[in-house]
Amino acid sequence: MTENCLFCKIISGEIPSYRIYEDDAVYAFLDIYPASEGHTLVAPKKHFSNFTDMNAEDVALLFEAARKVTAAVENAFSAEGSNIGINNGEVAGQDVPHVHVHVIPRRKGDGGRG
Ligand code: DGP
Repeated sequence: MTENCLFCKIISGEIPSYRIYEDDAVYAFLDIYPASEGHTLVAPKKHFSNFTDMNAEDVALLFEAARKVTAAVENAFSAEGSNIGINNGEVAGQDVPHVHVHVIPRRKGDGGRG
């Protein structure tokens, strides 16, 4: 746990969140400002500020969890697809410096990008 990291505090339970999925390496929870219903953030439990700081093993654990979360969220929130991505670095729109994958469920005609 890294001091003063918002997502480390969410992962440890110090700050409440709506948990979607958890395993030894990953914690997934609903985004507080959802881009669509079911918008979920999938974060490694280990603190990495930046995606490019991660090693191959941790990336594999993160993205396998993101795959499972995407399937579960699409099913639970009646979505037909999802946008899955990472904002890497402040200039790219990363507000929280603890790596997280956005899973944004999509439905036909929802007005989102793409
Ligand atoms: P990014 O801009 O890629 O770093 O995404 C950060 C996301 O985190 C943003 O979509 C809003 C979400 N977020 C910020 N603070 C909180 C919080 O306290 N709880 C939850 N659940 N999500 C948060």
